[in-house]
Amino acid sequence: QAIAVLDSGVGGLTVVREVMRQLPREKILYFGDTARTPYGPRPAEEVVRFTREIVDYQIQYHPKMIVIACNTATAVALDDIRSRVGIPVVGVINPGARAAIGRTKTGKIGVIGTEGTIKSGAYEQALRRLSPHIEVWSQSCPRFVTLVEDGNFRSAETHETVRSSLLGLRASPIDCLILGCTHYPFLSETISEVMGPGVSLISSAEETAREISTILHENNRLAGNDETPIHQFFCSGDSRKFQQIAQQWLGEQIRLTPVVWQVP
Ligand code: DGN
Repeated sequence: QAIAVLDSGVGGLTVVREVMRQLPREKILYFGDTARTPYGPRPAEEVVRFTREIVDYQIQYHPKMIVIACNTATAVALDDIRSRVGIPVVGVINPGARAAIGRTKTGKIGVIGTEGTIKSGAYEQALRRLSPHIEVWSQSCPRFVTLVEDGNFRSAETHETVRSSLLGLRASPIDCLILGCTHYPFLSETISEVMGPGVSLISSAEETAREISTILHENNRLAGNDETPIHQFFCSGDSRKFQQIAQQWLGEQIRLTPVVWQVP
């Protein structure tokens, strides 16, 4: 049985790469809703509906776990999905918050994400639950997801967009910055150049993969040593672009099935 991973597009591949590294025997069933990306500016109810539709699609393949590898969807739909399916559901916000608390020395943490994620306040809540006196600086970066979906990782336009979006955070006293959108690790070299060496970047991918491993271990559901997984990828939009970005990021050929949504 596979681990089902979903995102609005290619962002969740940052989590997939880490799952492949930590759990090379696990089979992955990935869904990127590239026809309806970005989710960031959409109303919460719409993101919940889209997430349900993807999960309903993935459930047909009888996965053993669902990973919502999208912060925007985790922020608004995690509890809803947990109440609807009878298998473990993992989001990316708690793992990201845990990683940041483990890394910060000053207790001053920055968070960047989509408008939806930042507006939800989900990171502040998760961080304060773990460490009540933490100070948080948040900034939405609405243009980053489109740059990533276009495969535009290292251009002058990307550098300028990142620089101008992060001016406020550069002037803040943070010592680590949570990449609170799974698309952002694609831009981490540029973000790191802009923020400078004093700020460490936190991606939730590593910690999320660790949580997946722990849950599978506790439920005695880790894949056996003799299994060689054949991963399956689905995307609802431009499949050539998705395939190109996925293969570049994962460093291997992927098996991709285009999905035509019956829904608007
Ligand atoms: N990867 C999604 C996230 O982590 O929030 C991006 C959502 C979007 O489509 N804007």
